[in-house]
Amino acid sequence: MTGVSEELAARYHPASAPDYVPARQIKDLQLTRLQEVVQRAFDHVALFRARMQERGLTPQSLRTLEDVALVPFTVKTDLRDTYPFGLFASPMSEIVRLHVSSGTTGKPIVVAYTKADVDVWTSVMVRSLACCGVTHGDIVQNAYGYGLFTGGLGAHYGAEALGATVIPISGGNTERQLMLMRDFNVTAICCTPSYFMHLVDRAAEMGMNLRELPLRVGVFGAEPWTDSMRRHIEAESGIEAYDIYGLSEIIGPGVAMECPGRSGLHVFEDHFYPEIVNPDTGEPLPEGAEGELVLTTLSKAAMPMIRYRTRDITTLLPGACPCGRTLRRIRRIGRRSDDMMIIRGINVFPSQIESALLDVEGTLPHYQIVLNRVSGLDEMEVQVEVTPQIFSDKVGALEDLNRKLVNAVERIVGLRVAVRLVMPHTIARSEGKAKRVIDRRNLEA
Ligand code: DLL
Repeated sequence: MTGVSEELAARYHPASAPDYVPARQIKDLQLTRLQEVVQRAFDHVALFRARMQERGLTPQSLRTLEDVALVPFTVKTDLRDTYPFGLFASPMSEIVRLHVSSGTTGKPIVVAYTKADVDVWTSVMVRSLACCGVTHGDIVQNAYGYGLFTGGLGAHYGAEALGATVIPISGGNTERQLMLMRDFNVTAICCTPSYFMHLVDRAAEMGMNLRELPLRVGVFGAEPWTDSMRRHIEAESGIEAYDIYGLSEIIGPGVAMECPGRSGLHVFEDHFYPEIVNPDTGEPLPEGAEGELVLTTLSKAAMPMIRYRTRDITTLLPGACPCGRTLRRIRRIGRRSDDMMIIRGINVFPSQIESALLDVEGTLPHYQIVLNRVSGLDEMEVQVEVTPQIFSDKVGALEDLNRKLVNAVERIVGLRVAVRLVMPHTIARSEGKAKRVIDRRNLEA
């Protein structure tokens, strides 16, 4: 480590040291770990071995990091098809934890951890929290759901290992969340950005001003959220809001984390090897190009994931980060390759709608997209809550706002859609991930 980086590292937890090692050193470590993990999966996971053999590959075929591109992908259906334990590379006697992630269709997926895997997960969560300035002196309200979802326990272990005081409140029970936040002088909160917005609204109704509390930082993830949403959150609550990324298949939260430089999320590359590929063809793409994030776990024992297709769309950002971390960054994840809606031939993503709506004054960051099929044609209606002032203004104000929103959406997505303004609190709130799209097309087809 050199000069500035050492100084920065010293401000945080010692576990953060790998964030600052020279890139070359990380690459050497990655190659060694990649070879080990591929060997492990080859020896213990029948599906992986069969796929390697079909291509005439053995673990020895990987001589350089770039050779990873030879190795077959793993996809979500592989986890479903081998449900529940088919991808485990450790005997159950060494597995200390199972988590389950339920998709919208079919069987859930199961992920497993050895003791060493839990330690890796804890260490990347320590580094994530330290990355946005959380320290042992913080009181952390952990409102991610505890249980089969990885958010609660992942953030809990990290915050506790960092030495912070953790309040393991889990999601829900909003009034109690606010009471404890105030009474315990909470300084940091972990939850989904949409649930934090709900907390902000409820606080206002209860006559509480979050700006007057010691709360100063939010660690928000598990769902996409835009910079417009961030501006809204920060303006309403006076905190700094940071983005944390992760997925159950890889480890849970703590795969990548935003730093105060706020120009992308640092990937904890000593444990996760990122690639960007063309989502249609699977071809590797160069740094700077947008595509699907593919991740390989470099140190997981119980369930190694080799070239896992995340479906999350992002870019590996070139260049150094002003924070001094040498870990490469991915751009914030705005969309998944599978959340694209095709409306009258035009590709539309919920995140585009979110930016369009929130950039117009008078709206609240609570919205839902409803898809219908009318006489064989897809119709999209965007429902958005607006501030109480707009409702109390003269009728013209609502019409005016509606027109502005229709235009804003058209500018961004190139399509005129119906916008329906609704009263505050009309749209269902979630304690975890928000449900942004309601697709009624199949029901009515
Ligand atoms: O959501 C893990 C997590 C918990 C991450 C708490 C951050 C905080 P899953 O339930 O398996 O795991 O969902 C993973 O959620 O593939 C993304 O599509 C989405 N996602 C997670 N974090 C972000 C983020 C957890 N910061 C899936 N921005 C991923 C955008 C995110 N999307």
